[in-house]
Amino acid sequence: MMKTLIQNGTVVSATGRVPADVLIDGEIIVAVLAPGSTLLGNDLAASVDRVIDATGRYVIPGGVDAHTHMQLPFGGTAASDTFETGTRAAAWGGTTTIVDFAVQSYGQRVFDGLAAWHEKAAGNCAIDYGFHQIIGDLNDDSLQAMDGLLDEGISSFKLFMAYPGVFYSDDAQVLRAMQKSAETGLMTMMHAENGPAIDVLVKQLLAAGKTDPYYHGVARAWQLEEEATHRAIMLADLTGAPLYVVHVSAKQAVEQIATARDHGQNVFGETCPQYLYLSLEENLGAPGFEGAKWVCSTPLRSRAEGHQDHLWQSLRTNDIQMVSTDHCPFCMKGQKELGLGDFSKIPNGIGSVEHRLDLLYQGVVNGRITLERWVEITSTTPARMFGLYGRKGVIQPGADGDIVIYNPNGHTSIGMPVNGNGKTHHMNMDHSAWEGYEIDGHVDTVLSRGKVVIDDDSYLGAKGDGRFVKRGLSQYLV
Ligand code: DUC
Ligand code: ZN
Ligand code: ZN
Ligand code: ZN
Repeated sequence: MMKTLIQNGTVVSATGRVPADVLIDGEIIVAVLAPGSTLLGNDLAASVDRVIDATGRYVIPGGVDAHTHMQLPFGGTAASDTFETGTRAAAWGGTTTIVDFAVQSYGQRVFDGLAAWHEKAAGNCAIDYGFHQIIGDLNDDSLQAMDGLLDEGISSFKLFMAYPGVFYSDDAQVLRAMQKSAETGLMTMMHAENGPAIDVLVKQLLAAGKTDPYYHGVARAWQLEEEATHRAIMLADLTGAPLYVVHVSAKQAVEQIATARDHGQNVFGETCPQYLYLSLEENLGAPGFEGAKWVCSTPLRSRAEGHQDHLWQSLRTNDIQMVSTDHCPFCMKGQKELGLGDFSKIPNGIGSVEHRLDLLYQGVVNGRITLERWVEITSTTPARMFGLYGRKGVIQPGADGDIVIYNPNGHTSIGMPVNGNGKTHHMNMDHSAWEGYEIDGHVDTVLSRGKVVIDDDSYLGAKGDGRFVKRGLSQYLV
């Protein structure tokens, strides 16, 4: 088996940074050593197959993106990244594990939805992947099926308080699912927006001729995120269910989560790069139909109201625990365009799976979070939250050889769209939500289970390198 030594770098973990060498045997990390260590008297560098010099660079556990939607059917179309293109783009950006959402559609049985998702992903992924299960039709049969999820390596399910008629669960369904969550330990993941109220506002705005992308953000008011978040927290408190609120964008929703945590509840919050950097005014309100690029749900929030600053602060203080992308890309042509003249028909989603580590690293450069917190919120916490820690999320003996060598003296111009010189991102999109963003750092090398998949701006991996990973229960629950 191939032995790899990563030498002379600074190993950064959630708890500190230390100069160290990392030895990988085959797919597994076998030692983290003081620089220049010998092993039983042998010069290490001479006894391995490959030495990677990480001088001047950070050696971090590969990113874990716990919220992606490859090939998600939505609004009469489907997310434009396949498991093949999306996981390859993830690797480019230093993410070595994704947890995607298998979908049970309305009228479908849970395990049929899951089987269909395995079929989409199997043999196509560049990096390891797991699944959460969307429960899109909560009935007696679904509740019974949920008893079998953990054996399938799926320790979390997602409900939607939004999108009536599509994935939606009403309060009665939410309550029953949360009882199951409390009983089994499966994490309840919640899309917390008041869907029925949003739909009223959408109809009224459209009837008043307010059809531009901007009004997507107006209809999905922060009050409706705060309210749904609060309702989910109360139902979780009543039932004893662990609750993870996905894609938090409103500062008022953050406060609901922070209060629940202060009260000792097992409530956790996730935000996404778009809510930290982008805004209702500058992006969703861009001229003409441009704003469609930034239509996602929850929506981008007003910068004047201070949501972005508050989210950065909540990441620093652990009111919010981690950052995923909610990667759900759609092209402008033929997809986002479906909503020309009617914002409610714009497929919801932004593509960011390639940029999460870079965008959050810029938060380190800008003094928003520490280097250690960067590793924690992009890798270690996601791994612990969703039952992957030990194999993923950490550089230690026994862990998978998922490692990123990150260059703080490098530079990344991210998110330029397709142009005459080709793409400068690798997601299957005809534009970027991140055009013009400049990062004071660079993903130099990425190893996935000991194999170098990205090096020196080249992709060296292959379709099918990535395997399905079975997850255990969240490691945050006592
Ligand atoms: N939000 C999105 O932006 N896209 C897919 C589903 C969701 O909840
Ligand atoms: Zn959602
Ligand atoms: Zn999502
Ligand atoms: Zn590069």
